[in-house]
Amino acid sequence: MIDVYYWTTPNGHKVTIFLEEAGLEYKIIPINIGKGEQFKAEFLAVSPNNRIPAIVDRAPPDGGEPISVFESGAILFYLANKTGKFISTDIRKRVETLEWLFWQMGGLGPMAGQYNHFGNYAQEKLPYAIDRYRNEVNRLYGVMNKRLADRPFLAGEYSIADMACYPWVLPERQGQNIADFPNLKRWQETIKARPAVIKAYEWTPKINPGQGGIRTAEERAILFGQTAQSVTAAAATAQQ
Ligand SMILES: N[C@@H](CCC(=O)N[C@@H](CS)C(=O)NCC(=O)O)C(=O)O
Repeated sequence: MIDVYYWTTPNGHKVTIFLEEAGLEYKIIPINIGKGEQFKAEFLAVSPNNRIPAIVDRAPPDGGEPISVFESGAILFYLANKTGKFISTDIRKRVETLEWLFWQMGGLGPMAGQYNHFGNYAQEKLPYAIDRYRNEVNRLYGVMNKRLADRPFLAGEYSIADMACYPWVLPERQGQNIADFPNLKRWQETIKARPAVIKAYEWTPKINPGQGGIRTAEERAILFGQTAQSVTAAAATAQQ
């Protein structure tokens, strides 16, 4: 049984996609990031960066104490190693999967995240920031589209690299026209239709039925006003 500290966001979906694809048993522990639950002591003990997702594997492959993992890329890699699924043991194929997994973690995720912030959430609309991140997401879509021109998935076969990227391709929310990227569109449609992916996204209405709305002032303060002090303050509150 794997505990999944989860919220209904792209990084959360990566983990439920893997678990559904691999048929592993798991328990969802919702962390409502709009309410500040990412600052609770029990969660910070597992995820010191106060971000979802994180997991605790109570039956790790070495038979020892439970293993906790934070950072979605590390979680996908851990689970792929645990199960021997969705990453090849062949070194050449394996490295391709890792390249595209890290590409998502260092590029697509952060750039699309910043676009989401400046384009969708920020109350002050800053054209320079919006253009900068929209263009960067556009470039990254182009990179994926080219890569997918002569193979069905990013590393050839369906892998953790696709599971990392798929939840982050949200053209309507990212100022992009998917019709400009036909290979990416085909890839997106193929993954969207997978039964495990459909099941993974079924958590959203169950856990967060009101999702999609504009963030309240309180949520904005929790999510967008964080400094080092936020974690220190959370730790101090937990000790009281
Ligand atoms: N690099 C991290 C990013 C995780 C991340 O940004 N998670 C967001 C939700 S998608 C979060 O927990 N936000 C809470 C906050 O900003 O306080 C990962 O891939 O796990």
